Amino acid sequence: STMNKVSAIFVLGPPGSGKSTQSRLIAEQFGLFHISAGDILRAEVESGSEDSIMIKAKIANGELVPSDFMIRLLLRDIQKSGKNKFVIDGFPRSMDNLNALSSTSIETEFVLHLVCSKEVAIERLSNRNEGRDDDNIKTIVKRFECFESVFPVLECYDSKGKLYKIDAEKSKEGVMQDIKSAFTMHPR
Ligand code: UP5
Repeated sequence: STMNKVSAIFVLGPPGSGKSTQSRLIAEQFGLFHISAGDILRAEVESGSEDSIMIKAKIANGELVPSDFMIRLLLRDIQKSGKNKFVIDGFPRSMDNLNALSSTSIETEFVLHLVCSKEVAIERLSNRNEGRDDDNIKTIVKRFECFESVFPVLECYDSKGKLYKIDAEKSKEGVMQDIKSAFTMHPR
């Protein structure tokens, strides 16, 4: 079936910066459908699909799954939702991800960059007790190394006037307040 016009707001930031937390709130507040790239991968591992071994290994090493694979999973969930306006967190994380995204019909409204120091982020991740395989200090270090691949992506969106930097070290409510301001500033 042909896909209707689909647009998304992307939420990026280091591990533990609050991407999923804020995206859930954004979805509620602005009536968008929330998709978390990380959640999609964890669900895929749970489902025991043939790709689960590859995904598990990538997550354990804090590395990215192939871009075309991630796009396929995202488009699957987008179509399944039947919606056309999304908030997507944790993607695109590299220039290769961005190029793959550009070849889809997903239109980027704008991007929120949750700015958070490593210290604060690590503190949050160490206090999270959700039993995530990648919440151990060895993998956390690797996730931060991998995070650097998003820098050129952020620069690219910035040069197009589509990037909003948000101080993510504030309280959850404080961060949401600043996100609401970004929504007000950006013509939609
Ligand atoms: N918390 C949140 N906000 C807070 C606040 N303002 N004040 C105090 N506490 C706050 O939050 C983390 C914790 O902090 C929670 O306990 C929360 O209550 C608290 P969360 O909202 O979960 O932060 P988030 O930024 O979403 O952190 P997460 O750990 O999920 O980010 P990662 O980027 O590490 O993980 P993700 O799930 O996106 O990806 C996991 C792995 O999947 C990647 O490492 C990679 O291997 C793979 N992946 C790909 O390969 N490709 C992709 O496109 C995406 C993922």
